[in-house]
Amino acid sequence: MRLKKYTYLTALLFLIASFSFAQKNEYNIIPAPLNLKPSKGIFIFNEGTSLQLGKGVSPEVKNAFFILKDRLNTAAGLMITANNTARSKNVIICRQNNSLEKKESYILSITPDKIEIEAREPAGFFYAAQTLRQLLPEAIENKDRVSDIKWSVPCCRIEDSPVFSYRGLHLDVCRNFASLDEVKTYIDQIALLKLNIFHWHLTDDQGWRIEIRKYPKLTEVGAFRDRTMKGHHNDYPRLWDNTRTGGYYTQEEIKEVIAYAAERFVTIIPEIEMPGHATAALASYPEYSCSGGPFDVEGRWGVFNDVFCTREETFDFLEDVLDEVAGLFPGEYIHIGGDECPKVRWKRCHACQERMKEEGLNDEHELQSYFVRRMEKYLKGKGKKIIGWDEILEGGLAPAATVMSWRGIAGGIAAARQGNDVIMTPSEAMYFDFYQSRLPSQPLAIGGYVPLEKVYAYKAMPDELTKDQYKHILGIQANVWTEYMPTRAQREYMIFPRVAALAEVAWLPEAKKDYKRFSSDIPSLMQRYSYMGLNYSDAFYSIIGNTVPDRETGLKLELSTSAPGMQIRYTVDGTEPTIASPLYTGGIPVSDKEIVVKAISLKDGKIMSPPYNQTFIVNKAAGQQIIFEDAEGNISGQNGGGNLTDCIMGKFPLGRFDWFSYAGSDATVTIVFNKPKMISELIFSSANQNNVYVYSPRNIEFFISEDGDTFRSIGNVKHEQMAAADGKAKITTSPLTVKKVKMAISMYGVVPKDKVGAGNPSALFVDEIIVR
Ligand code: TNX
Repeated sequence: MRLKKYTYLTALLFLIASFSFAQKNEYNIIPAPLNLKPSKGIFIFNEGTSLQLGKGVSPEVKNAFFILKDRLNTAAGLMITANNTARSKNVIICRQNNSLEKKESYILSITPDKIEIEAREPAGFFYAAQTLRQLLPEAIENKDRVSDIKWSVPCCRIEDSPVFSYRGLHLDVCRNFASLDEVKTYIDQIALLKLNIFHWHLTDDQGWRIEIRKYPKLTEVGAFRDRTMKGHHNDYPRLWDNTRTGGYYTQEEIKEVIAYAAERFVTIIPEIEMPGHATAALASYPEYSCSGGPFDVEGRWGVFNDVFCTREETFDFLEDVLDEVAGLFPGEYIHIGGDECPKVRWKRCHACQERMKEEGLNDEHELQSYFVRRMEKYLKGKGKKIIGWDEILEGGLAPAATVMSWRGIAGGIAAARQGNDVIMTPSEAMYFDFYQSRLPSQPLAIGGYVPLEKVYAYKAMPDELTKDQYKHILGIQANVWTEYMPTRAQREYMIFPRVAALAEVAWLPEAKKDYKRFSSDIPSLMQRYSYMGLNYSDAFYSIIGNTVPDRETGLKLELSTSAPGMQIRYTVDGTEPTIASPLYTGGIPVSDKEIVVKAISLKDGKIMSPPYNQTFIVNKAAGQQIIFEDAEGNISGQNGGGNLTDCIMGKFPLGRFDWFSYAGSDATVTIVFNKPKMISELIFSSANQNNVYVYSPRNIEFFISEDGDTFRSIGNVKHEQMAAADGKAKITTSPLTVKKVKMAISMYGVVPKDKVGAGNPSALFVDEIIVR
């Protein structure tokens, strides 16, 4: 009996032991290390754990561990002390390894006895410590002591090194001011994910945020605005919030932030915008404009005509400003903006026209180029290099300027081909002010659609370049423009967790990227964010709905989530989905009518997503090939036309992802059916929002093709009719069997005199093409 009990107990103990042994080690490291070899067992941190610097390791390496030590102290109550007596157990040993390739490279080996780190420079040791921090339980991020946790890290061997030397995150503190504390937290988050550049956008139309001692009005006047527009730029009528807002950083505060960043191996690139986006500076010193002002610090978002004049006094002023900026920031780069500079004032300014004559400049683009080159030369004399947005390519690129490619990647490609350095930050993947979910419940954003997967999928090395030109791509950056992020919580919501995808694209070579693995690391990071008290988006768990062509039924609806392994339950009868609703197992077949899909995502029986509710206007155009062509035969416009037939009607404000936008010559849109279809109604649905230069076409002519070759007109609809019908053009016919339909779009053209944007070309916004 006794024996039996004993055997039973051993068996049980063995079972428990083997169970815990068999429990797989997890490694949720973002960015994922270049090479990770998992092994069994764990290293446990306790009161006796010490840090030991091996021979030849510089004493400053100790500082690379300050965050890890602080976390262990705060959350775990453990004091890790540096100790020089050689020990072989319960110790973190740092070794100098000069054979490692990059300053960030490190090797980290964890066994139950000890942790060994090799690096060439303090940055490598710092990144090894950040990896250790991520290997510790999530609670290590808590602001106070957490008890009942085993503070262990899983055994493994990591060899790590980044693909890019420039791994940046930008923050616009002009449209909405961020406190010193927020900026520091931001830098903490940059460092956690092994990013190394903070691009600090310090001046813009809506606020000047850096103290310049020689020109005190820049902050006395320029750092505050009396009113701010409410809602979206495209809303009509314009509503205002009349609260005075603003703020700026003193030079002492800036120094504090620079030092704070340096401790975390983050370099700050300050941006002083010129010649455009200058209203706040011009409100302070109107003498540096072409007209002389007066101006108010701007309360609207957008692009404004009053820019720095190219008179000599302006250059003196800007050089004085840059003297102070260059004196403050130790980094090698200063960003001088250069984007979105309208030329209308220069065209009518005597001084600017004189300048063009004197310098032999052919047009105002060359004048902008002159401006940038002059600044480059001046800063070069101070040992600084310039960065500018891709507009600095227009009119001729300054010899050694680094280009930030934001309007797609073409600017970056062109600059690399010219032998200039490039930072890729294309809006379609790297703009965190764009929507991250299509749920209508999302807080207002500027427009666009950049979900987590899209950030992750971004391929930083464009195929168009040769191997030799690749060296000019220094790296990538995501931008956080804050027009639609009035609060700190809102900014956090837009940044986290998309910044994790940025970090991994910046760190890992393309071939090592793996969305499935990455997305399985996200919940752990989110838990860390919770401990840190950061706000983050739940878009990861929310439902994404798409119409997809289906060979048999013509069309099906696909539901998915960014998060892996989720269960989706849905209804199509208008009722609210519950945990008992039908389980989604694959495309939902849909027929030729309207369908309302409501869905939720679940994990372990718990509802994880906000409710999804989308009406699809299912029709014969859905899922068919669509070709949008301008007069020159280019397929253009946003998404190449794909969202014209997604069965989702556009919502206002304009600019959301559900609109197709186009500004160009007259165009045609053709739908090629996969098999002949019987049709009797065609609808072209556009927006007619004249307050933002958006006009329904002047005319739409509808064509059908029965043989797939020749087209025949079946009628047309004029602008006035569309304007009276909410932008919709509709044609009905007796039933016809057709292979193709085509719509010839005559653009509205130049905006009339008495309207907003007079003289500019109109833009076209189309949400949907419907065929019944
Ligand atoms: C364009 S990106 C801008 C910014 C806006 C941003 C909004 C760039 C160089 N200029 O001024 O904030 O779009 O997405």
